[in-house]
Amino acid sequence: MTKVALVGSPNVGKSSLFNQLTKLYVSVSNYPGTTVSITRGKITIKDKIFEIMDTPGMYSFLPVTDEEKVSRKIIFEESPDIIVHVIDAKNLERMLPLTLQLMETKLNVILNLNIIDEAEKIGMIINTDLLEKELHIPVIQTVSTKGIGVLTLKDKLYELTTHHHA
Ligand SMILES: Nc1nc2c(ncn2[C@@H]2O[C@H](COP(=O)(O)OP(=O)(O)OP(=O)(O)O)[C@@H](O)[C@H]2O)c(=O)[nH]1
Ligand SMILES: [Mg+2]
Repeated sequence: MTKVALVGSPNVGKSSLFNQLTKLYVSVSNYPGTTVSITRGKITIKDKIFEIMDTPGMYSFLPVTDEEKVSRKIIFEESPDIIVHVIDAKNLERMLPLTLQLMETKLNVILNLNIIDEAEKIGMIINTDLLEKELHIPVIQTVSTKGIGVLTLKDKLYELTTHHHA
């Protein structure tokens, strides 16, 4: 089973994306030793099973809140096979440093530019291909509330398990 963690700042759409990915198959439990709840769901993509974890929002690797501590623990102690860094596309520049930090952990990282609908409304056009070339990781665009891009995300998750060692 491939473990996938959805990670990112508060309010970027991680839980909406989680709901779109998993639909009904979820379980909610408190993270051991804390009152922070973590939602996990299992999904099948083609012939492979993935466990998706929705993590609480975190701004950086220097945890302040209990929620951030849990997210940090999930990244470093549960060693997920794939990290999906979900960001608000409108704040791409401000959020990219965490992408780089996540890449430094040597885990497989997918950069998920979410809330693309609002970014387009303010005239932003993001060159996903160029970002992929510069970062050397998969980059995708989603509107998680509408389910747009979720199939692409699933394809990328699957590809990582066949091309890498996830
Ligand atoms: N327009 C638009 N709104 C979105 C999109 N994705 C999420 N939202 C909205 O953004 C808000 C936050 O979404 P959540 O899914 O709760 O975000 P989260 O990252 O899980 O937030 P935390 O758990 O607090 O870290 C909600 O009001 C969503 O409806 C999107 O793609 N487009
Ligand atoms: Mg959430």
